[in-house]
Amino acid sequence: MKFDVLTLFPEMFEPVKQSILGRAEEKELIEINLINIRDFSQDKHKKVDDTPYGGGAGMVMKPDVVYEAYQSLKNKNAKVIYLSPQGKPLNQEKVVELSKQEHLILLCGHYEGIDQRVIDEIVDEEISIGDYVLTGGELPAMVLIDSISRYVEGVLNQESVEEESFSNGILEYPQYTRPETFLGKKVPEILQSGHHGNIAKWRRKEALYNTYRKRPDLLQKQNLSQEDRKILKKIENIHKEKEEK
Ligand code: 4H6
Repeated sequence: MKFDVLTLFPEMFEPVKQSILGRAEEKELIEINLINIRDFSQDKHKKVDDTPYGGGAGMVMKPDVVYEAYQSLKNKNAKVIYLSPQGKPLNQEKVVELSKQEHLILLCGHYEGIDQRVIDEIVDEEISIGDYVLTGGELPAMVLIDSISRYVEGVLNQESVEEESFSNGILEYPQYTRPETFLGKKVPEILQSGHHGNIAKWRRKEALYNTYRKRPDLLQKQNLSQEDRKILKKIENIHKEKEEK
C-alpha cells in the first residue's frame, strides 16, 4: 500500500514512520511518500496562503501551489482523499474499503482550508475523522494511514485483526492477563477452565453486554443471531430488575 501525502508539515509524520508502521515500511508493505506543498510555491517568499475573497478571518491555501504539488506525483490514478471537518465521517467499514486500494493520495489542509476550485478539480473523497476541529489535516491523515495499514497483509497478525472490535460491528469482550489476583480481584474463573466452547459463549455475552451499556446505538445496526437476541433479552431484563430496586 502506497500513501502519497500532500502536506505543509511533513515532519509531523515522523512518529508514524516509526514503531509498528515503521517496521511495515521497512518490510516494504507500506510506503509513505511525503510531499511538502511549500516546495511548489513559485513565490520568492515561498508563500502558500492568501487572504479569503469576500473577507473574513484567517488565510486560505492557494489553489495553484496545491495543484502543482499534486501534478508532481508520478501516478495520478490513485484516489485523492481530502481530510476535512466537512467530510463523511470515517468508520471501520470505510477503513476496510480503502485498505483494498493499492495507492492513496492524502491531501492535508491548513489555515481555513484550501481554495474550493482545486478541491473540485482533484479530490475524489472528503473524509472527516469526527465532529471536532483541528488545526490541520495531518492528524486525520495519520489516523487514516494507521487504521488502513492494519488491514495490509503482513503488517499485523491478521487473526487479531479479524477478531477485533468493530470488524464484527459490536464492542469487544474484556481482556485479562497475569497475575491471577490483582488488588484482591480474581480473573473470571471461566477463562481458566480450558473449555473453549464455554469461553467463546462467555466472551460473546460480555461483548453484547459491553455494547448494550456503552454503545447501544451499535446494536440497532446489527444483524444479530437468534442466540444473541436471547442473550440480549436476558441482559435487558437484569437491567430492568436492577432499576426497579
Ligand atoms: C480542511 C478544511 C479535519 C482541513 C478546513 C481537518 C478537523 C478534521 C482543515 C480545515 C481539520 C476532521 C482548518 C477548518 C481549521 C477549521 C484542517 N479539522 N480547518 N474532523 N482541520 O477530520 O479551521
